[in-house]
Order: sequence, then C-alpha cells, then structure tokens
Amino acid sequence: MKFKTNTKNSIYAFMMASVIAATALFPSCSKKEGAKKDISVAVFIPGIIADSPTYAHVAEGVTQAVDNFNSSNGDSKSANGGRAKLYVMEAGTNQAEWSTKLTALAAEGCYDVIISSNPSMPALASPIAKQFPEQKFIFLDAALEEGSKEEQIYCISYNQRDQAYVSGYIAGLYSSTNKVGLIAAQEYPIMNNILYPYFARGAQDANPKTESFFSIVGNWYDASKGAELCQTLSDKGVDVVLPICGGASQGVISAAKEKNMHIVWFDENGFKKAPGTIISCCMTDQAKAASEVTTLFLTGDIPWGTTKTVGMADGYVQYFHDDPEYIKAVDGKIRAKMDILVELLKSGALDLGESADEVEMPQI
Ligand code: RBF
Repeated sequence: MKFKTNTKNSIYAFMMASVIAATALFPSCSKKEGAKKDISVAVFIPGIIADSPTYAHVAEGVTQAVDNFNSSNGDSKSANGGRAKLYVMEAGTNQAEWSTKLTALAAEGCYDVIISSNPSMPALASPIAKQFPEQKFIFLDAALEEGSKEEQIYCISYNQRDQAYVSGYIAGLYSSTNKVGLIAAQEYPIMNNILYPYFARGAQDANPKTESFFSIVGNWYDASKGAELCQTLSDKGVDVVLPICGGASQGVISAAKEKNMHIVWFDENGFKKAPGTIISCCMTDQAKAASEVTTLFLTGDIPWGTTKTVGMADGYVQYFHDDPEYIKAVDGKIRAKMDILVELLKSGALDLGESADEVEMPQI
C-alpha cells in the first residue's frame, strides 16, 4: 500500500501565505548601521509541517503574533521602533541533520530568537547556545531539566499527562474488545514515561479489563508502516487506536477505516479527517502558546532559563466535547463520563501526579 502525505491542509496554506508575506516584506536580515533595529524571529521546525499539527500550530501562532505586532503595534510598541521579521524553516525528517541546521541558523547571527517545538530541542540546543552566547531560543512542548542554568533558553511545557490520560479514558470506555493501542512514531522519554503510560492508565481506569498495546513506526512519515501496524493491532483484537506519528497517521486512518476500528486523535481537532472513525480529539493549544510567547518576546520580558508548564486547568490542553462529530460518534453515557473527567482535571480535583501508577481516579 502506498500513501501520499497531505500537504494541503488549510492551516498550512494560511500559514505559508503569511510567512511568504512576512518574508517578502523583509527579504534579508542584514542590519543597516543607524537604521531602526528590526527584530528577527526564526521558526525552526524539527521535521515537516505537513501532517504534524503540533508544528503547524507553532508556525501559525508565531506568524500571527508577528503580523499583529507589525500591523496593530507598528512602530509604537517596539522599544527601538523597529518591526518584526519572520523566517520559517523546516529542518526535515532526518533528525541527524537537525543539530547542523540549527547551528547554521544560530551562526547567521541575525535572528534575535529561534523558536521551535518538541521535547528534544533543549538538549539539542544546549551546546549551540554555548557556542553562540547571544542567541536566544524559545522551545514549546519542551522543558529544561530541573536546576539547569540555560539562561538563553525559555520553554513552555504542556501537561501531556492530561492529554494522554483523557485519550486513554475515552478509548477504554469506547472499546468493545477491551483492547486499545497507541501507534507511536518513535520512542522518546515523554512517549515512554508519560504518553503511553498515561494512555494505558486512562484506558484501564475507564474499564479495568482493558489491555493496551504499543507499536512503533520508526519515523514520523511512513504512512504504509502506520497502516501495517494498525492492521496488526486489529488482528490482535484492538478496536481503538491513538496515532502519535505525524504523516504515518494517514496510513493509520486508512487501515482503521478498512478494519472498522476507531481512532482517538491527538494534538488538534481532527474530526474532519475521518468523521465516524475519529471518535474524539484532544489538543495542546500550541497556536495560542506560540502566539503569546512571541508577543511576550516582541514586547516584554521573557524569563530566560525557566520553564512554564500549562495544561487543562489553564485551557492549553483541550478536549473537544461539543464537536458535532463527537456527539454523533459517541453515545451520551460515555460523553457524560468524559465531561466529568474533564471537569475533574480542569478544576484540579484530579491531579494526575508524577507517575501513571499513582493516579487515583474516582469511580464515575
Ligand atoms: N510530532 C509531530 O507531530 N511531528 C513530528 O515530526 C515530530 N517529531 C518529533 C521528533 C522528536 C525527536 C520528538 C522527541 C518529538 C517529535 N514530535 C513530533 C512529537 C511532539 O513533540 C509531541 O510529543 C507529540 O505530538 C504529542 O503531543
């Protein structure tokens, strides 16, 4: 089976149009002596934007903040009276090249900040920051290690426990075979220590008979492999899957439709990708976080060297409880239970703690 990744999603089109507009306005980042100082922002996508909602939303949020800054604030808000320039680059799916590409970007010396997203970025950037002490970095969906002294880096970290547990819970409630699965692009600490354990725990808390399976694609783009893994899970009796595998999720969707399985979707409202097959959607509001942090950089003070953690309680992790496709796909009894769970998380009454083994979910 061969699949093509879909590069024509609307966020991508909107974002690229804005990026082209912004970069066309500011074709070079050279700074003229005596001119008003422009602020240059680079977005470094560690991968590709297509089929990676988390990346599309970062680029979208930063683009929006830069556009807003330039159009509504104009010269007045910037301390130096300059404007903001934006450059977005996709580093591609070969992770071995990311460090060289990030180094090259920092070495240009013309970006006041480099914004990126994924949990591997702080470690990747740490030696580069030392090499270029003037270079600042903002990483979303990432955290600095406790006690680290990375004064050039600021991170925003999502409470991924919320997103993973809620997705597992609905999967557990919905499964009629009592078997659910997570198809991951690759193993990484957040995947192994948070996303899968909390998904599995959520599924088990929803229905103690639920068994969870874990499969690995090996990259973030191979849709044929995604389909193959989904079919194998179906053969084992799994009827609800969570794909966290970028472009490979296109294959998961195709196979799930073919095998009459269902999908719980992550990182965005994706119901339209497969109405009836995708039964729930959770997301981290990267666009909002990226826009806010860019505006803060452009107009205020970033608390460098720190990590801000956000989650369901502050609206940065959302569960789409009122989407018509959700209401169509999931019966009222299950939706009522999900409403209670989401309320418990939002209010802070349910704290998912540090380890999936320690969650104390009340009977609902
Ligand atoms: N998420 C994507 O959607 N697309 C990617 O290409 C992608 N690449 C990643 C590469 C690495 C090394 C790591 C650690 C994470 C990557 N993520 C990617 C995962 C993303 O940061 C996040 O964990 C998931 O999207 C779940 O919210």
